Amino acid sequence: MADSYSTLATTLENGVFTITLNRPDALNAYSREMGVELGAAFRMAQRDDSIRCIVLTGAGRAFSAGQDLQEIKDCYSEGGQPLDFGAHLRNQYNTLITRIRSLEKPVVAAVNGVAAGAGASFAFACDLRICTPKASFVMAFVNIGLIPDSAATLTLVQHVGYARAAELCMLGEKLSAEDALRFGLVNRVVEEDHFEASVRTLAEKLAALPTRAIGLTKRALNRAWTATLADQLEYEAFLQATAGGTQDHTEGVRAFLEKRQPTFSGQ
Ligand code: LHQ
Repeated sequence: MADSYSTLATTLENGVFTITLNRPDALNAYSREMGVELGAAFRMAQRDDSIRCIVLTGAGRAFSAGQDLQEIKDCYSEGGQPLDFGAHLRNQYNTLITRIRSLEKPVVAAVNGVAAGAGASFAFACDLRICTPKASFVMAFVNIGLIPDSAATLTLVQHVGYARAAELCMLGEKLSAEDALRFGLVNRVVEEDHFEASVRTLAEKLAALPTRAIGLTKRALNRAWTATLADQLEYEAFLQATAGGTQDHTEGVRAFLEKRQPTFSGQ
């Protein structure tokens, strides 16, 4: 696939669409252009049935340093136009985070280095996180007098609980990969030499599973924090009616009965 992006590099292989944040000289900081391109890439990921897993990663030594502070520096100069924070978040970050959370396919953050500010928030919004021992997470917002955004005040609490989230958000200190694993913030830490291969193996495994069931599972999991027991039971029954009608469900049961490995099409 030809790459038409200037801030991203993408590949599609064996059902895995890898989106690499590609501004390594700026630690893959988020620029307006990157936001536009991420929106297009995630839209394509939703539309294209051959894409059955998405990997978000960074080029070079960082995952992402969050907002590119150079890009908005004029807002802070004498006489500069102050940033409209509400609009900035609503029009850019919020749309992307919603897109990742509502994308009915598994999204894996392959955290190859530091993830700071909204860069960390993007990783938290993904379904799974796999990282190298050199990766780290910095809720850098407080260090510049801001609050965590891009849903980190929700996702981080969901992943690690209130006390740990409060400590990370209020102190703005670096969390190592080792501690992130201990906190349950990341699913796996893999040595750098094996990182790429491990990410590929995990993503290809996800891409070969029943994609529609995974998408519906994601919908149900997303509701877990707000639903009552009765609501969730009803919602599961509603979603199962859809999952039960997929080709992959039929294939899964037939394969089981015929004592063979299933071949899931994602349909
Ligand atoms: C950067 C950045 C960066 C530009 C490193 N921008 N150049 C929402 C609402 C509206 C407005 C604001 O933003 C948001 C959402 C947010 O994301 S707010 C949080 C924004 N991000 C930060 O505050 C993180 C700032 N960066 C850092 O704390 C450190 O650079 C980290 C912890 C990411 C990495 O530390 P180191 O590994 O020690 O690297 P470094 O600090 O030496 O940075 C390397 C270069 O990257 C350096 O440039 P230089 O020309 O000196 O080599 C940095 O200036 C540049 N860089 N982050 N966000």
